[in-house]
Amino acid sequence: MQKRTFLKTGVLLGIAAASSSFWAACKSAAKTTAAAPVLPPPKTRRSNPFTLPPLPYDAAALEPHIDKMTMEIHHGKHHQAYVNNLNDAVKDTVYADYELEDILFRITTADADKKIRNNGGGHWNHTFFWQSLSPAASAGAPSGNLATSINTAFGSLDQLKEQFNNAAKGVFGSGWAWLCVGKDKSLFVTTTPNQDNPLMLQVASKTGTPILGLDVWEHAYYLKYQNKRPDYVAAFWNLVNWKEVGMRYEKAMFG
Ligand code: MN3
Repeated sequence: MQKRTFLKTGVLLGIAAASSSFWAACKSAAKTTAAAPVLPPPKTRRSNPFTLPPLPYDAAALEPHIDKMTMEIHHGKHHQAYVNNLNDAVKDTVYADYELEDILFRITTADADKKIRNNGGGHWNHTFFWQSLSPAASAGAPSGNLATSINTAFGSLDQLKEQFNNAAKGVFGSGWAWLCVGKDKSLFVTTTPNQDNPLMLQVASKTGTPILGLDVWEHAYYLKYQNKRPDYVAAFWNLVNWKEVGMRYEKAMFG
């Protein structure tokens, strides 16, 4: 074999070897796709355990629509339990030092992820919920870009409320109703079971960026409303913190 031919053959063999190992790697990656996180590991990491954020208002501030004892138990017992269980669940897992949203983006429906999914969702959803509410006197109304977008997507605020109420009432058992900004930047209403939410890219049936959420677990309303979930859902609209919802909308739209 002449030297030039040898070199040429060597280069070609090298390319063939490299590309065959490339395809082997693709094939093995494809095989494990179901269980692997959909996104690469995040660059920023969390250094402290998750903690219960204080309520942004007094526990009695949402009366008469949501009573003080419900707020105290819901925040101090239920939300605290999600935080404690989440800290326990992420220990010694790939998610141990991930920020909460980075966990939710990557969590899967696998049994091994269940405790993190339930408690991570529980912590995120409740933190988001407290901030979604404000005392009735300062609740306000949708304005600016958000108001325009509500009219575009639903026809009117009343029609949004009707669709949202029907969704909330239709959740079988425990779950959440959401108003979200979709990938196409339009608003939509959806629901999730248990503590799932629309940020869970590999879990939720419809994903997006939530800007308003309502907890329809019985623990959120049973002391005052018992089995009358529709009354609780109707009362919720007196408490929506539209200023906060508007800021979330701007962030989801324009970053
Ligand atoms: Mn709850």
